[in-house]
Amino acid sequence: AYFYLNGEKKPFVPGQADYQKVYDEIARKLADETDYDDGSYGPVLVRLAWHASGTYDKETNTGGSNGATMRFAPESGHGANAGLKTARDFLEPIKAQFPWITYSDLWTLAGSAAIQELGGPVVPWRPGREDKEIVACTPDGRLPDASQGHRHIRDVFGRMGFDDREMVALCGAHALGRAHTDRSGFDGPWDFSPTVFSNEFFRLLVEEKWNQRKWNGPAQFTDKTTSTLMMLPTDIALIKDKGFKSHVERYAKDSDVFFKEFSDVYVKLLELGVPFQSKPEDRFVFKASE
Ligand code: ZEM
Repeated sequence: AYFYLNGEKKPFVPGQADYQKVYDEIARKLADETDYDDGSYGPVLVRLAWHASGTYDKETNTGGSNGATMRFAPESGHGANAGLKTARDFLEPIKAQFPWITYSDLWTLAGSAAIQELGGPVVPWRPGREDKEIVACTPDGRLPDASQGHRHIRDVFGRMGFDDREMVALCGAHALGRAHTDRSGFDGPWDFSPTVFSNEFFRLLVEEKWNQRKWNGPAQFTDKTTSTLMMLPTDIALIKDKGFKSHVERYAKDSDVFFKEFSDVYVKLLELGVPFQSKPEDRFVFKASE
């Protein structure tokens, strides 16, 4: 990006204050546009940042947030990405307002902003991603399939470079949002406050009794007490597998520990495969809205 000074073209190098302006506009738009789902676009922004990043393959160093290749039809059309156009469209006016930011920085910054604005932990973030061309689109099938079990979770998240503890922490994002029958085919929210970041996903996993839902849709679970909540088969796998369950119990018990460990691993997710010039200690901590 460039700007003009006395008629001369100068390179524009945005700093923390510029990115804070982007953050503030995302926060303002989130606060203004509450006529969607449970009242917030925040959850679907968290999911956009995750799906932009979760294509990473550590062996080939391909995929990941650096590239924003979900702009293009092969990747935007992958089944796992159904519904994420809503999130990309939400951010389009912000991109128009700040044309110097790359889509890949914008989508990840929005994920970090949404976590903070929905009452979650601070998620430090740094710029440096570049948008890539259509040839960099990742093959279909890199994102997890909710109908699978513990082995699949370890395969997919292991390919990104995460350990058991990190996999469980990341799945705690399911405190937010809901499944939509016209997107994934699954249906319902994971807890009673889907627009508030919390450890409720883990508490309910441990304390509630989860039964197979009787319906015509894909196999999913519902809570015995109210029959209004849901768990995906992969969510239930987190309490069926011993290695995962110890972390579920830890996070169910201690919200502070979950917030800290989630923040660390979400930062790591959003940075997979990005060739930063900056150092981790140069990450920005954005000021949340009041
Ligand atoms: Zn999700 N996720 N996810 N996830 N996810 C959905 C919704 C959301 C899996 C999955 O298949 C699904 C992570 C891990 C895994 C969010 C964040 C993160 C939905 C419902 C499905 C089916 C989509 C729909 O119908 O709209 C699987 C199998 C996962 C791992 C095993 C991780 C990691 C996340 C972030 C760190 C969020 C926020 C949502 C809610 C989206 C919304 O629109 O409300």
